[in-house]
Amino acid sequence: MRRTDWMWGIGVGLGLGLVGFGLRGLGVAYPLEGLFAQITHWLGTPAMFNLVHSLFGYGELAKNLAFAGAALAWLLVHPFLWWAARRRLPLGLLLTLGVYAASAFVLPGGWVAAGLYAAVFAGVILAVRRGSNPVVASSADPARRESLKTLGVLAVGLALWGEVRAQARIVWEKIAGLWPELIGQSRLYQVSKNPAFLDPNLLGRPYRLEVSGLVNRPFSLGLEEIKALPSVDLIHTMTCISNPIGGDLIGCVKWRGVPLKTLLERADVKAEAKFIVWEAADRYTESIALAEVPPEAMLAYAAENPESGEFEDLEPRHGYPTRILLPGRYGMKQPKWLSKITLSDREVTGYWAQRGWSKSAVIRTMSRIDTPRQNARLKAGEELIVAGIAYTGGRPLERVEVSLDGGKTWQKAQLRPPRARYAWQQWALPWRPQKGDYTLQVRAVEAGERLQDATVREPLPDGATGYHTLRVRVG
Ligand SMILES: Nc1nc2c(c(=O)[nH]1)N[C@H]1C(S)=C(S)[C@@H](COP(=O)(O)O)O[C@H]1N2
Ligand SMILES: [Mo]
Repeated sequence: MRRTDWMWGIGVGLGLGLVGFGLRGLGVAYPLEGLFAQITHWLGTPAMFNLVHSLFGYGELAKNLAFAGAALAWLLVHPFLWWAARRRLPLGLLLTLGVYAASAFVLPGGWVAAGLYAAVFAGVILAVRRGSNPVVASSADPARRESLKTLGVLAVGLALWGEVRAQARIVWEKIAGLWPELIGQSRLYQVSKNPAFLDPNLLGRPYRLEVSGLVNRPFSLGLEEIKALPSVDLIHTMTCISNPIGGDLIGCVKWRGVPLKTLLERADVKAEAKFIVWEAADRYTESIALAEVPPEAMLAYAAENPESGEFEDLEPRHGYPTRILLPGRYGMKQPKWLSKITLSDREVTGYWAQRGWSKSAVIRTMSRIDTPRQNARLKAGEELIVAGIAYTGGRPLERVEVSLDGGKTWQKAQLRPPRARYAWQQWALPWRPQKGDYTLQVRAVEAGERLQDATVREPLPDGATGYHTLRVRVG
């Protein structure tokens, strides 16, 4: 390889990377994005997922590193493509087309983009060759003409085939009836022990959160003081222990707040303290052993509105001004309208636990079919997408399986990589049914082949189990 191969290669790679980003805004698939999607998908498989996240945590860092890796790979492959195309033009261009296709094929319209990018690459290298060596580049050379023609036909063929394939590809945002990756608090279910008109509404009321008990520095904070502390964002799935199989008392929201550990460090917790006890403005109580608090636990005061991308104060019904988020546990362990945090050496049995519900309230793995709906009437021979969500409470999800025959046989659905550890995940399975009646079922499979619990159980006392099942008629 010559120095000019590096120069031109990096130059073209960078140019296509930048221009491609602009074209992406116009709807042209961006191969770098495809590369990134594949890398993150690969990182999303449980073994890698666990490794990466034990190294980099669950925040944005792992994601950003993956993108940097994709960009680097993209830049470094171009000098080799350039070198190959300079030595043997048709072969080099074919290789280039292959690299672009391999990067972009996961995206809708990816094959078309691959053809387009390869054409630009070919254009640049031909122009450069003509400039530097008019004799070699002479298009009068019949062999060259032939090979370029073949290549052109190949590129067009690839693009057309891609169009056909694209029809079969999953575009998550377009699946009607499927719940989005992130819902806003306006769509999140609401549950409380109080009749709605007795729920606390602390808007415009004086508010102070007290942190005391077995601590060396008890303190209290107003809302503005809480908001002034360093904040973090947390994608976290809220779900109620009373959610029935297939129910909608579940939703994944991006929250903002102060890590619980920030507050505990500030209070300087004494060694005797073993439990945190929460109290709320409606006299709701709960507690959790300090040793069981996940590092992501937070005092939330805002949630993202997915339409605007803006964070908004918690709605009164979701706990304004602050609430606790305790990933991995059901909603009952996450008090709203929080008024007091007490460090204690004794556990307090929470409001619902006093009434027979689980004390630990650890989330049980669930999955739900969002579309089609129960008793839907479908058209024979017409393709539809069976799709829904699954949530494990933070344990790695290996795959989701769908049965179209009432549980006799199972097939693997496509699984969208998780947004974060405590995010629910979308899954989808394209299906072209024949005439008949069908019983659809879904189940999640956790890492280590742990099947979702199939035993049908009522929500009380530990949360429902059993597979979401529905019937559809195809005519
Ligand atoms: N103060 C208070 N917090 C509470 C409750 C309550 O009744 N009072 N209900 C809990 C239950 S059972 C659930 S499922 C979640 C629901 O939170 P959401 O209404 O914001 O979805 O809040 C929890 N926090
Ligand atoms: Mo709940």
